[in-house]
Amino acid sequence: MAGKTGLLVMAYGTPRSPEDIEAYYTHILRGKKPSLQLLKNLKQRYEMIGGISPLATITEKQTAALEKELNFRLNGQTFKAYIGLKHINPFIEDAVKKMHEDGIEKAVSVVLAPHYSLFSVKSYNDRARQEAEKLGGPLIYTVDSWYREPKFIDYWTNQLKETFSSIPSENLEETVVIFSAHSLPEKILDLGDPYPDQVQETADLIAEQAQIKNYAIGWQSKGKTPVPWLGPDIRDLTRQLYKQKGYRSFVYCPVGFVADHLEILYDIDIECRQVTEKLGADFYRTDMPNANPLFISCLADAAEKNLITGG
Ligand code: FEC
Repeated sequence: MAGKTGLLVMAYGTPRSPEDIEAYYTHILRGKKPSLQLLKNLKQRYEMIGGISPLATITEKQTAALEKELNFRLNGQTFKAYIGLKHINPFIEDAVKKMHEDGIEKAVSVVLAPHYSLFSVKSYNDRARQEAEKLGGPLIYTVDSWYREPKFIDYWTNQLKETFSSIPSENLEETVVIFSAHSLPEKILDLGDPYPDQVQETADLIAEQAQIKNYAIGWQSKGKTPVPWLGPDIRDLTRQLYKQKGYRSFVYCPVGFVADHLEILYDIDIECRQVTEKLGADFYRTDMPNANPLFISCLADAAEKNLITGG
């Protein structure tokens, strides 16, 4: 396979069957088994979204579409895609090893998460680089963040415009958009992690382009540990905006994620909807990027630029 360029697509990963949940959760907890209570709770959440998450299939579709797009765009270079997952097989290391075995000498990698954090993108990229160094190749050009890609902003702008077109005009003044991303331990603030600022910038860029006046940023899906996590949590924020600002329609726009998965289908579609129902407010959520062509084109832009500038 010499001569081909590797395309390493890294993503969070999800259990492919209920039997995989315990090992997956143990990996997320860095090898420590979850308590029976935590495990039961996670299994219940997967059951509530249909047994397993659609994430595995979506990651495959996104990867295939990105490989196709790059092969179409870059005449003279042939890309071969490899999926490397953070918490389940094929792990990031497995994918790098496969590239090495296939004789791939140069690769570009993209993490399917738009914002850089020491806790997320850095750890994906470090794992890929370390494995490649251990094996003596391939050379990997990593993309650190791509949240400012114009097509990423366009994607969410289009989604918001579409969602707003379904809101009765008399309700628009009392409508607010909640932009959200995964919460992380508050200690990232002391470490100078750019993550919260990047999420803020994403929200500002989208709001400006979509001409959204009323918006706020919330954090979701925080871990089940007692350390302080970035807040406000999106459910508390919803109640607060309802009571203090009088908003009556809530549009959830999870810009920190790129697919339909547990954090969207449960944490927003079930939990946030329950909060709005209890308040008597209206619930809306923008569609996720999944394998939308504009989104795939955004990822291809990021990968292409990175190959040109040399990572
Ligand atoms: O199966 C699915 O559909 C859900 C996949 C899934 C995605 C995802 C994205 C992110 N996480 C991030 C950080 C953390 C931190 C902890 C944590 C815990 C979990 C648990 C599950 C889980 N995460 Fe996840 N996350 C997904 C799934 N995540 C399941 C364990 C149960 C729970 O807490 O709900 C806390 C670990 C700890 O306690 O020490 C931190 C970040 C992202 C977005 C960036 C990325 O995709 O890498 C950050 C998808």
